[in-house]
Amino acid sequence: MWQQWLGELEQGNVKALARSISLVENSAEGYEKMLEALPYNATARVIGITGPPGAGKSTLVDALIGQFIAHGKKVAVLCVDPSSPFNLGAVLGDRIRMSNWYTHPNVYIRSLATRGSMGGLNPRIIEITELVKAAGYDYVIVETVGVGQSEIEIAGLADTTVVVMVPEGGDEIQTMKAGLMEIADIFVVNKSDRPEADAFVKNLRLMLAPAFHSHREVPIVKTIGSTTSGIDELYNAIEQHSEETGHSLRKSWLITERVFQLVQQHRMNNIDKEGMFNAIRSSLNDKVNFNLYRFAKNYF
Ligand SMILES: Nc1nc2c(ncn2[C@@H]2O[C@H](COP(=O)(O)OP(=O)(O)OP(=O)(O)O)[C@@H](O)[C@H]2O)c(=O)[nH]1
Ligand SMILES: [Mg+2]
Repeated sequence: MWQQWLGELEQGNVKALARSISLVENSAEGYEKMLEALPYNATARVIGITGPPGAGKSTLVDALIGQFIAHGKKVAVLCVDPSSPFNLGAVLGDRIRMSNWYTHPNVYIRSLATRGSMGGLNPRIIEITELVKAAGYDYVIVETVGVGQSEIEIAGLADTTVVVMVPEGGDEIQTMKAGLMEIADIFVVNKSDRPEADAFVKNLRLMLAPAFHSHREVPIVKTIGSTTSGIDELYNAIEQHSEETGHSLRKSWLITERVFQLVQQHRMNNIDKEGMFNAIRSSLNDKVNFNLYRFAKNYF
């Protein structure tokens, strides 16, 4: 079955892509064989869009899709639903707002659940991204809410990471999560229709200054998502980052990071957490001398 889907997927058939994503999400029969058979797409770029809840990420993605297709590109969007780590199905609700493009032939939009990966991305996001690339999309945009683990994961997944923020009072920026600062290839200050936007950008520049010694200067783009103001600049910043990093060492490091995560996942696969819990419970009930390290060593 997957062989046929793969053929169709490579022709850009979205139904085959949708089925293949479900196959991989559910670890259904044949999914590993299919992943092993995927062709390499050297030119597709993964753009991570992250930032606090409600910062305007989806609004910006919607506007960006318009830019990409105006430049003749095919673009796919994967929205990772952040709502709850215990939520086992993607809740479309909010994400449906991007529906402007749902029927455009060069656009593919899919919501993914987090499926219990604590505050993180969908556990199969790396593999799903590879499927989408194989379907011939030039850009794969992954939207995630920047909370906890997910920002580190998105930095490993994306060729270009865009961090979206909104202008807040001076103190807020000081307390902004260091995690978000570190992963940004591009900063977006959205909702810059707010009066405090210029002061916020200035503060952000000052904060970033000490980091300049070893890295490239991180561009800061001011946008108003709802009016698409600044979207040209954002598009250009993404294109420029792609050109700068496309053939660099960074690319190999990124792929190393993805492989590392896959290996980690597979090694952890055999570990039955419930079994572990039961074993710990009975150890504690028996009032034995419980040694944490010795216990853990059984699983090494
Ligand atoms: N004033 C103003 N409102 C905006 C702007 N961009 C987006 N919004 C509004 O902000 C709200 C949140 O926008 P979304 O695009 O859903 O934000 P998000 O970051 O995707 O939200 P989550 O996915 O829930 O984290 C919506 O009501 C938008 O209309 C902007 O530039 N200015
Ligand atoms: Mg959103």
